[in-house]
Amino acid sequence: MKTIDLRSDTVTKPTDSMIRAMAEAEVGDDVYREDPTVNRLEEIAAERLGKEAALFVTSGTQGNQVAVLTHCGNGDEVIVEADSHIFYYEGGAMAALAGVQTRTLAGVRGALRPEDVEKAIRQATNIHFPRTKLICMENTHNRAGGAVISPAQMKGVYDVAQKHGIPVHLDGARLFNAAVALGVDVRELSRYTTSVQVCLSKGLSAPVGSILAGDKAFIEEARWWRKKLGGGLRQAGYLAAPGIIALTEMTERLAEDHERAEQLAEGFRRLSLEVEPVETNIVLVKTDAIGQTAVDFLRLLAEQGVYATDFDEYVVRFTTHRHITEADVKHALDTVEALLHRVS
Ligand code: TLP
Repeated sequence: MKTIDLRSDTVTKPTDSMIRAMAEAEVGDDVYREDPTVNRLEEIAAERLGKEAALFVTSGTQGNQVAVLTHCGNGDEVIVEADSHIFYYEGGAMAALAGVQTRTLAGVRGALRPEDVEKAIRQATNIHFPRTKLICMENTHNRAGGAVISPAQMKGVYDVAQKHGIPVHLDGARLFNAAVALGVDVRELSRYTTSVQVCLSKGLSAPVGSILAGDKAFIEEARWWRKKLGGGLRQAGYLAAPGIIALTEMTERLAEDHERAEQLAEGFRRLSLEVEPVETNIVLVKTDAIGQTAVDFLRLLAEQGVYATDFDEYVVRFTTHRHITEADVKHALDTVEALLHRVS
């Protein structure tokens, strides 16, 4: 049976040129900063993101958590969007590792409103209050269905943060998807951040790793935290080599994934399914109108070889990526159509 895996863009496998680059990578001990390939990846990443320095980390989660640990101390407060990955999907790591408490604000399709952020910032004048030490954004926003946060929206939050002297961390796991969808250089988004995490292992197809970028002093301290978390990886150049290709050759093709997502959404709408607006490579479909929970619907789909993810009791997420062709989209839609006839 043909299988079509739309669970996540994390399932992408390295390209042939990535595998060649891994085999040929020049390596050294990165804890001694002697891995030339890691050093090159970090330089390229810093340049692309418009930051002074960058650090290769094992995953998006590690990048986000190292950022929180670097920016905050025990008992500090962090403002996050209520559905953000850093809050929703990282196993409570902010509380467990950095000992911070979170102040969650509901966003508008994932975007924090500057006026809400300003109201939520704790003023140091009241002895009862914790201190607001960090504001986090996410772009694209996963649980908002791959929604793009515009430069203007990011600037609004960043300006408030600047006014109060609070750093801004961006979970940019899919920041290149946002830049491609907006048709802007990624720096138009990363400029409104103090630190930014970008995943190499999602739509960009590298097998492992993320980048954390910021100013030199921040990255020095982040390097210490990464080591403390067991993220000092020695001959990591074998993993950094495909990361270089991810950043230099794989960003523009994300537009194809967005096109496939749009085709998928169009098809779902034709089948009278309720679909959230699609801006990048994520399609959220509601299943309540067809009397199926997400989990039941996914079980039926999986029996036919089509895989997606449950996002809520009645919401299924389909994510397009490099391995999904136009024919796969058609096949997935035919499968859903047949299934709808069965359950109605
Ligand atoms: N997201 C995964 C799952 O964890 C939900 C996915 O399939 O989408 N930030 C954002 C916005 C993410 O979407 C993810 C992964 C991460 C951070 C964490 O990255 P990793 O998986 O590398 O730790």
